Amino acid sequence: MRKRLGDALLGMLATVLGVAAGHLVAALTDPASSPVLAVGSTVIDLTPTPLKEWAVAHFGTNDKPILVGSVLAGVLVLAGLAGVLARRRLVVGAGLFVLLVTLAGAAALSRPTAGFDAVLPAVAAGVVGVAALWWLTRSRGLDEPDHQGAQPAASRRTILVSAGLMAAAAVAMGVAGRQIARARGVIKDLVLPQAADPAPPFPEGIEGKVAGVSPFRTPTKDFYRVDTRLTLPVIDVDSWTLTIDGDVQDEVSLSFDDLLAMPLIERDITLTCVSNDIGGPYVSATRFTGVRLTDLLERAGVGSKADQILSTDVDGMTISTPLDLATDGRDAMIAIAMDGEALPREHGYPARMVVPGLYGYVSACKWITRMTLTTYAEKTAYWTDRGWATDAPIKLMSRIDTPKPLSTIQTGKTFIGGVAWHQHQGLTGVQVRIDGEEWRDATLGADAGSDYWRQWYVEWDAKPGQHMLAVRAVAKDGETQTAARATPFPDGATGVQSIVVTVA
Ligand SMILES: Nc1nc2c(c(=O)[nH]1)N[C@H]1C(S)=C(S)[C@@H](COP(=O)(O)O)O[C@H]1N2
Ligand SMILES: [Mo]
Repeated sequence: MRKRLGDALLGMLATVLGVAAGHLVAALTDPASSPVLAVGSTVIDLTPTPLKEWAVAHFGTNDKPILVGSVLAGVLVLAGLAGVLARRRLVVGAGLFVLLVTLAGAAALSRPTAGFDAVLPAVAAGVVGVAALWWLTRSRGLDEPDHQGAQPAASRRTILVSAGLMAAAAVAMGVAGRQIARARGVIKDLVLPQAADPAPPFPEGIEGKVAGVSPFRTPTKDFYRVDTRLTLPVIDVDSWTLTIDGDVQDEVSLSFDDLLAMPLIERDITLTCVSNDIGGPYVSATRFTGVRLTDLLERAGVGSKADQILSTDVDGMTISTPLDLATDGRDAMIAIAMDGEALPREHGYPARMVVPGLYGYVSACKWITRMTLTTYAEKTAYWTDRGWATDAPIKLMSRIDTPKPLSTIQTGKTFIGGVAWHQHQGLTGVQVRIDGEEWRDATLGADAGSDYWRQWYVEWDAKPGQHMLAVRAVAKDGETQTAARATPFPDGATGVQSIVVTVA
């Protein structure tokens, strides 16, 4: 039994060494082709929508570490098995290992924009892993039936030393890979030209008065992030281009400098994810700077057939946007900056689309490289292929930021506060209900335009006991936020948030 455990551990060690070698090669070529990540990404793409929704709902933004961790755990179990098998017959153990890296290589190759070099990390993992397995197994001595008594071929000491060296090499390669990926991911400083069409002065929020309310402008480091990626793309802004093709008079390709040379607009916009459930965190607001989408489309000259813009990112991920909505006069843009700084890598560096009023999955392609004018009949995009709605305006919604659900607060004067949004369509009021009382009007914070959220608060003289607090927004057209519950799938959640707090 102890021997088997030793075999399994050596199998795992060989695997970790192989995976580390693959990771290092990937850092030098394309970080996304690293074996475990490539398998993870394939799992994401193959996961049925309901399961994905469940994962997002239960794990939030931890869903990805949990996924990568599970893939890694699965690989280690198989690696242990390979270690045990290898001692009986080396080819069987090595065969299992080769099968694993073949899967990883196939996963890497199946990524939409993968070239042949995507398979290199898996090959490196295979060669290093099998060599390590062979060395360790041979050192311990083969355990074949005709190999009676199977004495270890090398001393215990030699095995321990080589195992130690391999573990150290694995750590060194892992660290080196990380440093290289980091160094390659550094983004160039952006000297943002003065916007030709600047935003008006930004009004002050209520967060200074009502503690716990979301700041009126979200600090970029706190801006929610939702995408399918396990690693951030490495993009060289000097060779990056944005191509407009499909149903156009002239196909055009613009460099980043071409974009900077065009008139820039600056707008305050609130982004929201369709997966945001009632009271959820996937909504943030900031000032975006970019080139008006219609200015770009004019350069290419849109034909008469197109009804959608199919955006493609640097890795072939696709997002479809209804052409009529994107060009109806709203401030749709290809953004290059948020809150006055270059887009961070997490949010689409060097450029992304932003269309006020539509959920991010049909409007906000990050790391964009191509806009294809086409029809929904001809081409479909990543999420719409998975059953999400093609046309998805952001629904009227409000959220309580303070007090927190199930918290205990002190008796006496306090604030109930939060944010509400109905991008592009606008809202005129927010109402709060305490226990069974009448809905009362909240005080609204400043108005930064209908594409932006509103902060709100009510003063409350809290009496001891348990209380139920609910919030709803009122749209510009007079409609109140519906209490009817709908799940985020397929076109955004509805319902009213209500929370319970204890006053003591
Ligand atoms: N290339 C790419 N763009 C993408 C996504 C993605 O997975 N890949 N996710 C979209 C979704 S679902 C949302 S809600 C927004 C989120 O943008 P943020 O992460 O900057 O907040 O980006 C959109 N753009
Ligand atoms: Mo989203």
